[in-house]
Amino acid sequence: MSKTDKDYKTIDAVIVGAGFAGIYMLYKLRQQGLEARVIEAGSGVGGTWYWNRYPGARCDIPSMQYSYQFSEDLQQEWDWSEKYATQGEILTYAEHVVDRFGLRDGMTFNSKVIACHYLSGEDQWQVKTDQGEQIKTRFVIMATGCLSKPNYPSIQGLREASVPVYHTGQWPHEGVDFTNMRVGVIGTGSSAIQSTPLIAKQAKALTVFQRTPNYSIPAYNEPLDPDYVSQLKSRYAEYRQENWTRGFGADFDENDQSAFEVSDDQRRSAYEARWAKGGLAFLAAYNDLVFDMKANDTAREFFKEKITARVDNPALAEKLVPTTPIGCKRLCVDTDYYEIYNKDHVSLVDLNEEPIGCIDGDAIMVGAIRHEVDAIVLATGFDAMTGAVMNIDIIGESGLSLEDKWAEGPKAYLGLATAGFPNLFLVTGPGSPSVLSNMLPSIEQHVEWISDCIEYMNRNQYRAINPETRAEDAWVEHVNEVAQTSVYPGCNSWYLGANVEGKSRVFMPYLGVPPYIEKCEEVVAAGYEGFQLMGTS
Ligand code: FAD
Ligand code: N01
Repeated sequence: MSKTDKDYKTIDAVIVGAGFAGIYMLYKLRQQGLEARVIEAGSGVGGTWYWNRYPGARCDIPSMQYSYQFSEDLQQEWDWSEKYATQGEILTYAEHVVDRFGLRDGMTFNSKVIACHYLSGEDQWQVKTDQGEQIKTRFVIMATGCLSKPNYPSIQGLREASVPVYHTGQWPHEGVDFTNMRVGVIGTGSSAIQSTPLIAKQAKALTVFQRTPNYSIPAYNEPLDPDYVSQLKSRYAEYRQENWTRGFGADFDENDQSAFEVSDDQRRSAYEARWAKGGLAFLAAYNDLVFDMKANDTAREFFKEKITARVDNPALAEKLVPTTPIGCKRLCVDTDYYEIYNKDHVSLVDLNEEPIGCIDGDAIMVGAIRHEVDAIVLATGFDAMTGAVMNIDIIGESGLSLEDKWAEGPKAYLGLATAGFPNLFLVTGPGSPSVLSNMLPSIEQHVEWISDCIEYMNRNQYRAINPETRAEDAWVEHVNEVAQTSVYPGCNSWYLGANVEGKSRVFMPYLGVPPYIEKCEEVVAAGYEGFQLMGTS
């Protein structure tokens, strides 16, 4: 039961964020009879799918996999309409889950957690919100999302622009009508690649400002075949179980051969077959595509051909072909992206030739050229993995601030907790597979690990848990060692924090779902090895 301690309400757990992680965390803690509350900055649930309402937003992992598996009834009842569901359908699903499991009354919306301070003497966290609320809680769970803090580029004059500026990650709920407008889109990552084909349909003129081209493969999205759905649902639990053994925790039809175990013709046929199916599964064509640069080059050459074939103007096509390793920035999945450049009213500005100088009223200035627009779209991504957590003033034991601790890069044991911050958990934190996996299962695995840990602590009367620095350091080193065996650190990606000015460059996600799960299970089996558990004093 909650009680009032002077100005503070005291509860068992505060969960920050009402995306898929926060929703499931609340469900799990309530099952243990704990009083937990979700605090969410937005006015509704859904996280990513609440905020990213730009035209064309949808998932790129098939929806039959990008969905919860914790409830067999839920996964049997719910029907996705398309292979890759739209933002709207995914948001409806999140709302359905919240109502189906009666979770809404445990959530506070329009409230941002601004501070979490640990009171060592009391083994409590003191949580403050921007609404003036103060809560004391034993556990804090950061379900704040890996891609939730929008990255606003520091372009001079942007704040003073005389035309509307929209960020894809904070899109207006009422939508934006670009009819008869001249639109400038800055960025060519997944958000731009999904939105520009639809913006191009409405706008009078579309100018895309590209700093680095990205690889994109067609989605070939389609309505789901009822026979396929019923066949998969007849063995849904088993299918989900199989996916835990796969590198990215998703069914990408992984081939366990090297790209060089086959002849050039066979490899070409395999690439053609993967291309014809579309989607992220391309990268699973061979087991060394993201580990061996020579293997990667074979895929790069293939993509180069495919991109070039989709763009009529050869000089323009050349600008759209990346030179970075394929996969080192997240592969994009598109519907008619490259084809927009064949339209007379769409143009590309290559910022490698000259960067954006400033925004001057209604013009994006590149060198001496004024690109006059009626609206600017920032498809400039996120301060990924650490941005949302670091946005909160977090002070742990002995006055240690998380900002100071992570100044040279994030350090977290298994991406679940960070030394010096007892009873504070991270869902899909840095050092876990997170963004290098199908994120919904990864979220579920983390939520279950955390709720099992809390249940264990209560059963055994432990008051606090804290990672040991030694274990944490060893894990961070291991994450980096594994990353170095791959092509992932090979370009300026958000995986490395390279997209945010002044952010330290450290490869943040862990590559490999199966070894990660194994490690998490081993740690528990050994009595939470690498964690310090503090008993009742
Ligand atoms: P989020 O959904 O990001 O939710 C975090 C919530 O925390 C947000 O609502 C935020 O407002 C809130 N919050 C943050 N800080 C505070 C604070 N201080 N106080 C209060 N509230 C706070 N992953 C895939 O695996 N497959 C996909 O196909 C896929 N598609 C994506 C498409 C887009 C456009 C984007 C941006 C991401 C996509 N992702 C995808 C990644 C996606 O973020 C995750 O799959 C998942 O939705 C994350 O859920 P979450 O609950 O961890 O975080
Ligand atoms: O962001 P991004 P995103 N001047 O960081 C450019 C998921 N997601 O929102 O590459 C000019 O990928 C920047 O250029 P550069 C998915 O995990 C999934 O598109 O840094 N340009 C880049 O081109 C994805 O990876 C889907 O040189 C500037 C772009 O902005 C992640 O979210 C859909 C700039 C940002 O690309 C992020 O995707 C959407 C500047 N100052 C998102 N600053 C699906 O399809 C940045 N850029 C499921």
